[in-house]
Amino acid sequence: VQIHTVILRYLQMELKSPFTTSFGTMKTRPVLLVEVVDEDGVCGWGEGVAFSAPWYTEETIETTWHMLETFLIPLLFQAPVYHPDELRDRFSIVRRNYMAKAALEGAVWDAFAKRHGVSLSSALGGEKKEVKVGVSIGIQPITNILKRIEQALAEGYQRIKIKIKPEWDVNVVREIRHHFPDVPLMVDANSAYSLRDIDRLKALDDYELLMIEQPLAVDDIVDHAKLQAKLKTPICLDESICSYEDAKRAIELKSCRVINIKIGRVGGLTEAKRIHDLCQQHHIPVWCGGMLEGGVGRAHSIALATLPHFSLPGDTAASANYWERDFIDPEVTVDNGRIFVRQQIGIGYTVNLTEVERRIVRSKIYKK
Ligand code: OSB
Ligand code: MG
Repeated sequence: VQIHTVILRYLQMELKSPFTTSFGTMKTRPVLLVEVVDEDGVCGWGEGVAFSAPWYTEETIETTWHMLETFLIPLLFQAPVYHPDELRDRFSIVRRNYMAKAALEGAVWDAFAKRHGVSLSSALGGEKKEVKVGVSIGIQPITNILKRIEQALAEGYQRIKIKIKPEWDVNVVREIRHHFPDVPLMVDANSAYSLRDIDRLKALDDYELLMIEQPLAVDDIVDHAKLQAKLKTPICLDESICSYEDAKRAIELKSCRVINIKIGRVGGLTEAKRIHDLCQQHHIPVWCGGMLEGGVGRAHSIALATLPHFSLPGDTAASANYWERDFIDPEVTVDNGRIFVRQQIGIGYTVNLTEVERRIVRSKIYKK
């Protein structure tokens, strides 16, 4: 089918509470919504997940918009798409810019599923009817962290992840373990350490952590391999894995024992599925990461997480974990640590244009 219209919308969303990582604090979250319309009027929705600053990867919401407008939308208009898997090759003449590619590819996947009258989960080959969910808790005073954990466990979340950085790690984990000796717990450093910190990282081995996420530099799978050889706790890579090839190299070098798959970071659902299949062959457990997405991005992540090898709880928490009001209907809810996968066609949630309009900063329509 030929896609003849793409609409980009830039929204500004307010987080319910600020989110602090080793890099800094976010109070608001810009969202790039992508809507595509095909020749028969079938619509699909995608979401760009870059932030306003390039701390997580090199992309920002503005670079995403630019890449879409100047290169990716024209490439999409160039020829019909018979299957969304084709876009990986078509977009490959643009280097990297994975979040931009994923935003547009995701919208085409949604339209593709709707056209065939199936859920996005089924279109991807997913089988699970529910997915397991954990929650990611930002850096904040320890009393608040303990309160958030208690609340999350009461809501049934299946594992707790906290953000760490040098000087905010062993002490915090020790305190959490003191109050919650058995809770499934992991930590995420967002690349705040180097091999010089090996003693601090080894000290975390005493706390039965499920894994340590991305302790070292984003592009350093060599040092991660050296560290993994010295740690009992599994290393999970996030920022380091931007493609199937990255995953292949990390597995071969033994740089990690777990991989966090994020659709935006790897350039789309097709690539995410390839990484999933590779990890399945190599018995590397995977889980679906989060980017503080709005409802459309979260819906895509939930669909991806229905693939069989997503065995660990993901970071796809309920809408209410992030927003006073998400812009989809219904909002995503978590029931005893599980999200029931909607079986309606496409992403299974409707975009609420009134909620979208309320937050719009700018929008633009592109025609073939
Ligand atoms: O590293 O997984 C991360 C949020 C923003 C950017 C990076 C990360 C995170 C999270 C929270 O840990 C994930 C979520 O709840 O959406
Ligand atoms: Mg992470």
